[in-house]
Amino acid sequence: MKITILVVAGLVGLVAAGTCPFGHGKGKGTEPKGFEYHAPGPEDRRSPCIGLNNLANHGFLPRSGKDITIDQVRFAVSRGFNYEPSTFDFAFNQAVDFKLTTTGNPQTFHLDDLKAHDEIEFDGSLSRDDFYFGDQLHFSPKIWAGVAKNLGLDKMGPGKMDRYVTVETAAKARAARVAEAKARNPAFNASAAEVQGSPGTLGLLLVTLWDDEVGAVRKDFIKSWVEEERIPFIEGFGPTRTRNGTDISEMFERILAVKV
Ligand code: HEM
Ligand SMILES: *[C@@H]1O[C@H](CO)[C@@H](O)[C@H](O)[C@H]1NC(C)=O
Ligand SMILES: CC(=O)N[C@H]1CO[C@H](CO)[C@@H](O)[C@@H]1O
Repeated sequence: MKITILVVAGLVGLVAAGTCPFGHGKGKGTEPKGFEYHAPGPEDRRSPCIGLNNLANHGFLPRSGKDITIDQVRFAVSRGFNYEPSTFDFAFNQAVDFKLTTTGNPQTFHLDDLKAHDEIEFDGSLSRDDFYFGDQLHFSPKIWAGVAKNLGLDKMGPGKMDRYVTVETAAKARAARVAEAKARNPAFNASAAEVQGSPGTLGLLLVTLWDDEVGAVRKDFIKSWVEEERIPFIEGFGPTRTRNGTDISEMFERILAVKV
């Protein structure tokens, strides 16, 4: 059993490598110049990780998804999402330590190398099916439909908060997905990865797309980010505050504190 995660990037408390101004265009409707969204081509590699796929689809990471380096991840998370550059060093190093690479260079990986089951990848993902059912790599419309329904993504009522997902709603949707996976998948791995994994990745989603003023995440942002793997610049995404591992670990705690 491997204690993985992403997540714990926050708990590790890595010191930031420096500041990085959020360099994309101002205002609603603007994709940063040179970092426009393009869907991946047939030769491009993508991962079970929504975050890295978004960054590759905008060219913050190489659009090929090949031979990813730690410096490229640092650049991508700071320029694309406004994280302190070192925030995901821990996650990158985990991919290195677990020897997931097929590039021939132990210090790089291809995005699809991350699909190795029960390494970083785990069962009960938000938008991917379980390894047991044959495809833990690609977006699964069926799996996501269940999560999206519980997030209320298509319920856009007249109230302001009808356009947002709260931590409470998100935590419950995550727990329901794990319960569904446990019930359906005879090989569901009830390891630390499954238990801690999805609160962690859900935390990454929430922190990345978080609206500081409202204290929740816009539904249209989530749809773009998960369903198209497109950063919702056009919808107005553009955090003004640089986030880091502390934001991630605080969100992780908030998710775990929700009674599900
Ligand atoms: C080098 C850095 C990273 C590595 C090695 C990595 C690796 C992974 C892996 C292997 C998964 C699959 C877990 C599963 O089975 O659900 C995953 C999922 C995920 N990652 Fe990453 N990741 C990295 C960076 C990021 C970043 C920068 C973000 C966002 C800011 C992010 C957000 C997510 C989310 C939301 C999921 C959940 C996908 C789902 O449940 O369908 N990750 N990541
Ligand atoms: C994140 O930034 C805050 C505010 O600048 C700081 O107090 C905290 O120590 C930082 N955390 C990490 C893990 O670098
Ligand atoms: C740790 C553990 O139980 N791993 C198992 C997870 O499930 C797959 C099949 O879905 C097994 O091959 C692993 O051994």
